[in-house]
Amino acid sequence: MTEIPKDHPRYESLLAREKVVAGVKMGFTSIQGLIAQGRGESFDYLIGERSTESALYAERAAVAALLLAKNPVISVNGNVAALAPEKVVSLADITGAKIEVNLFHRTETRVHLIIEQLKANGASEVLGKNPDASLELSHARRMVESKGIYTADVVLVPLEDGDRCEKLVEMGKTVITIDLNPLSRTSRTATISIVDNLTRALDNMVRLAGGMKQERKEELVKLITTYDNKKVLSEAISEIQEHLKAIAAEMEY
Ligand code: PTJ
Repeated sequence: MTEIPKDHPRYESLLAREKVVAGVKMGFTSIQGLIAQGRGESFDYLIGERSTESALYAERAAVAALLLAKNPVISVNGNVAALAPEKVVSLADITGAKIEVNLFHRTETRVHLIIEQLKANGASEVLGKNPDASLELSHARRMVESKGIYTADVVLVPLEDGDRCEKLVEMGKTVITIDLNPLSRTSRTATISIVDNLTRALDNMVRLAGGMKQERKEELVKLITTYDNKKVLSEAISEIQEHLKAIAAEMEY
């Protein structure tokens, strides 16, 4: 991995890029993952590389859903394994969620390497190697485990493609996404769409979960029943507009 000096003004962003490149070189991130990362970076610029108010609100609702779930599952792909394996493990530990590898560009080698990467970061059990159930999809993301994604009531699917998100919602599951693009089909289809960078979102969710675990169950239920995803997405888009307007105004002077 290229050494990025800590005082570089774009340190966080360059480090994330290096992690995805390293994932590709090690064989567990797909080459297409580089394109996905680039798309994410562009949206993060527009958002202002910060967790917006609407993102933090969605993250609270997402944590409430995970804490209340009977069988919560966090789905991991090649980009997530490269960028934040330790954060996935922390969130799974604090919310009691299972972890399952589920890939669009599936190869058994990639599944194996991602499981190893998660275990090296503290995961005790990782599902995904022995899919014994199928979602009604024509691509590899259909391959899931019956004790994991297939029977999950709440699924966190970071950096997802719209197809599986739609299918999981159709199956009656609460689907949480993390996607910097508020216009993506995934963001528009999910139950709870977190428009934030994966690494910031997971840090926020782990921190929030620590406090929310002590909250009364009724408070968590209220958060979910009053949550309106369309409103959250509309606010996310407005926050981008406001951010760009402020920059444009600065440039005029
Ligand atoms: O490992 P695989 O085979 O399962 O493939 C994973 C990728 C990510 C390559 C695959 O799911 C894919 O092609 O995804 P898309 O369709 O490119 O969608 C990825 C979405 O995630 C895009 O809307 C990006 O803007 C967004 N995104 C990219 N990086 C980040 C992100 N969102 C949050 N944080 C990021 N770091």
